[in-house]
Amino acid sequence: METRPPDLSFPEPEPHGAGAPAGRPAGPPLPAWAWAALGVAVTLLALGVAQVVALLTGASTAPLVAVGDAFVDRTPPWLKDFAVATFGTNDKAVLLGGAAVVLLGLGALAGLLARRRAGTASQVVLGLGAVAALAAATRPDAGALAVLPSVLGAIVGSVALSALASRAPGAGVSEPAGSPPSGSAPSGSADRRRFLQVLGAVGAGGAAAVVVGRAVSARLAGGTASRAQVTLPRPADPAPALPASVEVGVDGVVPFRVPNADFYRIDTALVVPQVDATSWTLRIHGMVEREVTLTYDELVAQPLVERDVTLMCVSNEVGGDLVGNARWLGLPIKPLLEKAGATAGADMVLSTSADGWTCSTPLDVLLDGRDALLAVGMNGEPLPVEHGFPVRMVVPGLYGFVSATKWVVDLEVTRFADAQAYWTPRGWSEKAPVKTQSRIDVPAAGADVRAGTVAVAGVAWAQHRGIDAVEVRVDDGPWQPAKLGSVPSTDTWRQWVLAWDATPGRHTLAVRATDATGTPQTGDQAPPAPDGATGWHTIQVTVT
Ligand SMILES: Nc1nc2c(c(=O)[nH]1)N[C@H]1C(S)=C(S)[C@@H](COP(=O)(O)O)O[C@H]1N2
Ligand SMILES: [Mo]
Repeated sequence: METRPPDLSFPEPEPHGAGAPAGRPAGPPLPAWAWAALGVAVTLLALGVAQVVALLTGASTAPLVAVGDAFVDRTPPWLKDFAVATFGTNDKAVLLGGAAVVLLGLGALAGLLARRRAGTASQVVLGLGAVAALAAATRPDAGALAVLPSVLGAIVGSVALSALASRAPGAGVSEPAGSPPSGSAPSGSADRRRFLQVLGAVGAGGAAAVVVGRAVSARLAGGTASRAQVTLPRPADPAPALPASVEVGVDGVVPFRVPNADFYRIDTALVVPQVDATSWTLRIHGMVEREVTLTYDELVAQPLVERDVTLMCVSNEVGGDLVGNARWLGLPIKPLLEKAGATAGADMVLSTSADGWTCSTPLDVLLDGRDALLAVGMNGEPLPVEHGFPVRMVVPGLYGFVSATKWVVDLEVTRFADAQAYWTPRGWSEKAPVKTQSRIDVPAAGADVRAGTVAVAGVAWAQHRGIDAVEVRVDDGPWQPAKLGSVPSTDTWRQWVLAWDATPGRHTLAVRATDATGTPQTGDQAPPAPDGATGWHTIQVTVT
């Protein structure tokens, strides 16, 4: 017996005339699901064409990326917070995947519409392309050709939709209501099978073009290729060798220096900005005596310093892992700003990335002598592309969103009263020094442990103030001082460990740190927005 997909067809439309228009294929009409499949196939084709065109215009001009980026910029703070909390650093993949599902759904609807109104359906495809083109054209880093992928993709998609719709078996014919399904007619089912094969080929071709196009553009990407050519100079002022005692020696505690591949990544860019070091320049302007511009070669020709600095995201929940410590190599920002000469009244540096993201950093922080860097190296390698190649800012003591601009290309000396950074109108603070925080890494929350001596250990941080004490509380007992790992400066996190005499039962462990100004970490719970979460990291364990 021949198995066929379920026929979900709606009642047939009223005939427009007698019989099939001349030249229209005869045969049994396609069921609704096949029309939806036609829409999906055409959408994949459009996306494939767009992805190939984006090889010329840049990966961020591909329609889903452009729409996704525009969406990210319009995301309310609570939703961004939710996305980071729920999907962590996979939030981008989730967003792109979600956008693809929505678009393919719209494509399926356009296909269903094409069954009756092929002309209108083609216009819907063009309309979707226009929306994507608008999104691409209004990106801060959009070039003149940014609309091309969406426009050409939509044109090919709409032409393909009309062409396929007019060739669909049974298009334009209708059957008398109540007539038995005629798909079993031998010639009709062969026509349909052939048509569905064409749809499959169109859809698969489009999908393949998307996959191959993305892979090729990643390979050709300017930043990735350029990074492979870069060799970093040796630091004029190297970081001190780290004593073994920076590690408390407990398995499961985050390493003092986090390898690049494990380092958390947070930014608004759906595709990583690709910046070629050989064409990179930094412009320092605004309220300055004289503008300064700097090329990459000029930057790395100067004496570079190397420092261990802990970077931290304001979106980190208490106990979260959007924090990491690395060894950065870079050029101090202070002398550059002094060369430019800030004029009276300036109190902020607005830094801008190659993709148009902006960040406000207090001028006095950049000039107070801390190791604020234009970093080119991370843990002994050129900056990874996703961490800001070729140059990013690193400023000890401030959350990343007000200090750590990746792919930085522009520093404008200005005033908080005159300029706003990306996150400011989205409800985040314009200034945000890091709050003292501590985290229990072992035992893991909810773990089962053996009675006896148990190492409770983790990290604490209060960058640029430093950590003076960490204490652990078991249930309602007293706060017990933990042993601290050593640190090279006040700018890094600090490991800690407490030997706990664990007795059988369920226990609650809490941790708090005290910074080097003597201020203990508050137990008041606050969410990440607008300027960083507070509260004590508290976990439950079962001792047997
Ligand atoms: N260009 C650019 N730089 C950026 C951001 C961004 O969205 N775009 N995000 C900032 C935030 S919120 C943080 S926490 C740090 C994270 O740096 P990392 O991804 O290297 O860990 O980068 C900062 N620099
Ligand atoms: Mo962040």
